[in-house]
Amino acid sequence: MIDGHRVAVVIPAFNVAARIGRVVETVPAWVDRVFVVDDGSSDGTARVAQRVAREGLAVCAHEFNRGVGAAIATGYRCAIADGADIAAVMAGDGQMDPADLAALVHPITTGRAHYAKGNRLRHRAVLRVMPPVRLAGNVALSALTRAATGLWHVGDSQCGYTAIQRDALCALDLDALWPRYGYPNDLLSALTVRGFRVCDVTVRPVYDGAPSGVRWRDALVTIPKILARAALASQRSRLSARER
Ligand SMILES: Nc1nc2c(ncn2[C@@H]2O[C@H](COP(=O)(O)OP(=O)(O)OP(=O)(O)O)[C@@H](O)[C@H]2O)c(=O)[nH]1
Ligand SMILES: [Mg+2]
Repeated sequence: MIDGHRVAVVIPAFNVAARIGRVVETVPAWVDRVFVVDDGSSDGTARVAQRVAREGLAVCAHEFNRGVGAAIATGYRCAIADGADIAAVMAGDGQMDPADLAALVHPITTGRAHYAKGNRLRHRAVLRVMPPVRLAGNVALSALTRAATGLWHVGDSQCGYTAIQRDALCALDLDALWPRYGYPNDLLSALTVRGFRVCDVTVRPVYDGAPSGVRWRDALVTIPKILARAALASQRSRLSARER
């Protein structure tokens, strides 16, 4: 619990057997439940996760690989069923600093936002730590995401370190969430058209040799398509608000 709120951490995990143990072990002790979602791994990720002695840990597994967005949606369903007030997401490859989690949930416990997301671009170490190609792609996609959703105060659209408040989570159509890379952009759009408040929290960028599954196609084709759809949805919701 933190400030009277029951917190769940969802960990999407795909072929991260070498990393998942440490990720689970380092989730802060005040987190009530940890849901590891093994997304059809072939390297024993689920088995390794199950061996970690951590109170409140549950490991579930997709029978086959469905994508990071789908893995998070599965974890969100577990968190809702378990009665979480807040569901945070931390990647299974260890790219999120557990020391940032308290700051990330703070805007939610105080009622300032329904959804808080990490922003690594604001961190002083970003130029030193984030690979230049990642940085350039991220800045471009963040600008497009701002324009498509109207969330002008939000950056680092691709950051997967997030926390969401229960009511906002329950209002989402998790079956409709984009199942692969591009889910953070889709989620931002879904929250905005439903009128939920989103805010950024500065988090530490971590690039320590974790393998990445992001492909050029995701950045150049898939995410722009999701953003075009988001722009239409945002336009439609603005028009219907004006008609009311
Ligand atoms: N690559 C990949 N990762 C998945 C999948 N399903 C769940 N994941 C997990 O999702 C998290 C993010 O995946 P990454 O490929 O590292 O993507 P990223 O961290 O957003 O991007 P990078 O900064 O390039 O590492 C990791 O913890 C993966 O284990 C999947 O189908 N493919
Ligand atoms: Mg990664």
